[in-house]
Amino acid sequence: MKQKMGDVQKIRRDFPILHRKVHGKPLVYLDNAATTQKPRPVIDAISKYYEEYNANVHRGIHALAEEATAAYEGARSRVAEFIGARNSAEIIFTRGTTEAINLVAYSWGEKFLKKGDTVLLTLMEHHSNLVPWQLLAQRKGLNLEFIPVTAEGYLEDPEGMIRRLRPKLVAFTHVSNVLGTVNPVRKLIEFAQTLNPRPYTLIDGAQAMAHLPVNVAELGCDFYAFSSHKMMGPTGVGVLWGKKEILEEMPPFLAGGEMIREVFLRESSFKDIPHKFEAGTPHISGVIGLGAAVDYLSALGMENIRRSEEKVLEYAFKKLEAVPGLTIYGPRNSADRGGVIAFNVAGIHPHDLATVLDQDGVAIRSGNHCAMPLHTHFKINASARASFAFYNTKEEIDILAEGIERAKKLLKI
Ligand code: C6P
Repeated sequence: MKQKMGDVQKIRRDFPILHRKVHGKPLVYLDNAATTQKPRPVIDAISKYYEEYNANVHRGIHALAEEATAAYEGARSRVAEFIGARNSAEIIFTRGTTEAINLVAYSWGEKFLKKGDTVLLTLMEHHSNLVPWQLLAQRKGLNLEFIPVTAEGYLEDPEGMIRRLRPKLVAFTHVSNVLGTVNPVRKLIEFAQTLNPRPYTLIDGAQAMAHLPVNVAELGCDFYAFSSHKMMGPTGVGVLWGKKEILEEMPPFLAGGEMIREVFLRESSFKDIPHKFEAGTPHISGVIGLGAAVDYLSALGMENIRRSEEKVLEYAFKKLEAVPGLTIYGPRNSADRGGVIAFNVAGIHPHDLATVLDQDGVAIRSGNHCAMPLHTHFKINASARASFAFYNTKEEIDILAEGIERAKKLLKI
């Protein structure tokens, strides 16, 4: 399966769901930031596991158990390669980005952060990279500080904030799920590393992984979290990548079967990473599906995906900017943006707009996108959001723009 970008119609044939109709109209799926659709090889890999070698992993010595373990661990190696990790033991499978960030907060944060320490976040964080730190701050008496966001949707003076506040941890999103801003991760980490003591860094990569080439070794962060379902893989699986030497010092997060070495009645010892952090039966089919998703993305090439999405984004910008009364949030320069455009149309509630568009078969998201403080900062309650993947076309953007005009007429704006 070696697809070429540029041949979007051919790529679309890999995604069965893209050929269904919604309310009698062809589906125009523009809610990829919520979850992406799944290509045939991912669906097939999951079915194959259940049809041919369904068994638990790391436990049995029968043939099925060995095949399942090999597929599960094979996926771990391919994910490691995909993100430039030095060692596949640095890949911890979780339920998603949310659980990955909670793992760091509960394990690393409980052990290494002390009363009075500062955790520096940004105003553009998804609740997943905010609420776990709020709970930890309440438990431990930490200071939470926030890098502001400019009117154009960029981080405001992040280096100055890091220099002044001397945080123990800087945790921020690679790509904003509302503004689309691609934050200068490498530059900020390079700067953080000039300080003594240097802050630890955690990157929320939920909105980056299916859209940009990501290499954790080049970025230089300590932790990187992401979700399978936002990168063409199944739901219920995600990854925490962390530097080996840091993960090794961290206590377990969840406890139970398969993460232990020896168990006595009053104490236990634990396995090495990654197994120390994978208690209980994991989401085996999900991990295998994620492995297939990584193969699919690798075959397309992340550089190619980025280039082709930038073109669609630029086209979407032109079409949406031409709609009277429409305000777009976030950077205008598509080179600084992931595949997300959040906007409002004067006089129309985003939920009403999403409802009208749904009648046209167009799926967008409306609401605060789990980024309530960011919406408050921009003095809005909600926004409409169209989010793209490499299988979206310019024709679909035209249908979106026509749908917005139809909504304006229907709602008499
Ligand atoms: N954003 C959206 O529609 P989970 O739910 O754990 O897979 O991912 C959480 C998450 C963390 N960080 C960012 C930047 C995200 O965008 C998300 C998920 C979806 O924007 C669902 S709320």
